[in-house]
Amino acid sequence: MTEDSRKTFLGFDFSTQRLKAIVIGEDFSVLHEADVEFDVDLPEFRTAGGVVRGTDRGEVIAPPLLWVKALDMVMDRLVVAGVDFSTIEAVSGAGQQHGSVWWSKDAEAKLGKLSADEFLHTQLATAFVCDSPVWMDSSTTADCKALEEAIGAEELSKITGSRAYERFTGPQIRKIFHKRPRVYQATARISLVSSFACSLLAGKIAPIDLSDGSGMNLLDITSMKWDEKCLQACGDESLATKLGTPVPSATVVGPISSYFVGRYGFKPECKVVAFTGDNCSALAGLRLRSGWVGLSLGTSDTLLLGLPGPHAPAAGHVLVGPTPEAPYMALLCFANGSLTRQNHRDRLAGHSWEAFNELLRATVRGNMGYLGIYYDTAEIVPRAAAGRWMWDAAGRAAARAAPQFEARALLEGQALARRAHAEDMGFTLDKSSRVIATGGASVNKELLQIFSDVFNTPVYVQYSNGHRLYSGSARERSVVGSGDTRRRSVER
Ligand code: XUL
Repeated sequence: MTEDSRKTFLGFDFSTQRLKAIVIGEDFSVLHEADVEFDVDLPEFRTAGGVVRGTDRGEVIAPPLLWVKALDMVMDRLVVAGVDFSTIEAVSGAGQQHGSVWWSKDAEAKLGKLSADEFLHTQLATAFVCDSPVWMDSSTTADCKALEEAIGAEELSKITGSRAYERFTGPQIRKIFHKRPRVYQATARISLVSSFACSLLAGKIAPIDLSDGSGMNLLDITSMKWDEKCLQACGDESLATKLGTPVPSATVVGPISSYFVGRYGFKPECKVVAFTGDNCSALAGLRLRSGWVGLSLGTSDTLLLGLPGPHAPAAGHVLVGPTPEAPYMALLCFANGSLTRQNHRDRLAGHSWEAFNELLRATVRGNMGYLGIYYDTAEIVPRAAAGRWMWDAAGRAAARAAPQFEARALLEGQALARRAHAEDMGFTLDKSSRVIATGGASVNKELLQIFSDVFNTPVYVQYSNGHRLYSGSARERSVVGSGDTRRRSVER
């Protein structure tokens, strides 16, 4: 069958550091891929890791026009890759969670009459009232406190699935409502990064989906409606209108905007499906069974579990699930993921993963007792400021250790924290347990081996055609490095 007679589907991932696009066939085979790395491809926005540190303590923002410009750029890369857009039946995608986009009063009219002859970013240059606070922002501690005081911490968790968290959109909105009232008043609509991206494709402000909408401290995850008391604690009576009505994640929002029809040759009836949060879409793609844990290794590391119903966690988050098969999901987000690993790779081994992995191979499981905690950015789970701690086998604080011990201390420390917090959330490991890894760093076998050793569970990696065992557990025969006695089957 030629591509022309096939139905194809286009997906986007508006993540922290890059925008990725992928075209798949009806059989889920990957036909084309393209990406835009914000720091490298759009240096004019002066981002580092896709974000800009703001002037307030803990403030982390991104200019929405960066994402707008990246969309045309990634589309042009798909053109160069030979994509025939007329075969695309539907478009959808994911975005980094919690970040908010503040649309001006004339934005929706602009979205509705975009000319295919000009770039999106020139036409939408005045569509945003301010830069977007993103998930790495930790400047809203006072707002979290105020929200928990207004609702009650436990009640807030019962209603919204989370206690108040700095990066959650409700506290972020509260900060702008109180500190920048003119910005708040000039804003017609507030989108999440996901629904903002969907809006660009749909040519109108797209609704927030229920799954990503659960990361705001505003949604009642049982009734699936905005909670009046939470809205009041974060803004005024206009907030419900600014947010619009949330919809299930698989909702068709409308046909694709005429901009994409005219500029790239989409058929006018191509459907745009609501976008959702990156972790929500990862959970949907992982098809987790009970007892399995999803591990998304990206800028942040996140642990994902499917849940049958809502509950009120003391730490971590419960979200409405993205699919009927996963009605609810648990999420634990560790802010120090790939960027932190990369920083220490650069420090300990130059800029090469190969050299860093050599260091790991020079040490043994358990790291001779050296253990480290490396927070290059404020940590979310547990809540803690940036810092670095290391101990030797006797439990003494160690100011420094040889690079190979530091390398393993960093990764074993990360894996231990992921396991300990998952267990605190009720996750129990048994014979049927497995970890399904996804995200950029899931290509690193040494890292997967460490997760396998620490979780004492096989680790699988998600591919488009299913899960593949990548790394055996300590209690099973390892498929990694079979010549390496350190990785042979060991009963602990
Ligand atoms: C999840 C979270 C991050 C972002 C960026 O709560 O804040 O994982 O979604 O990936």
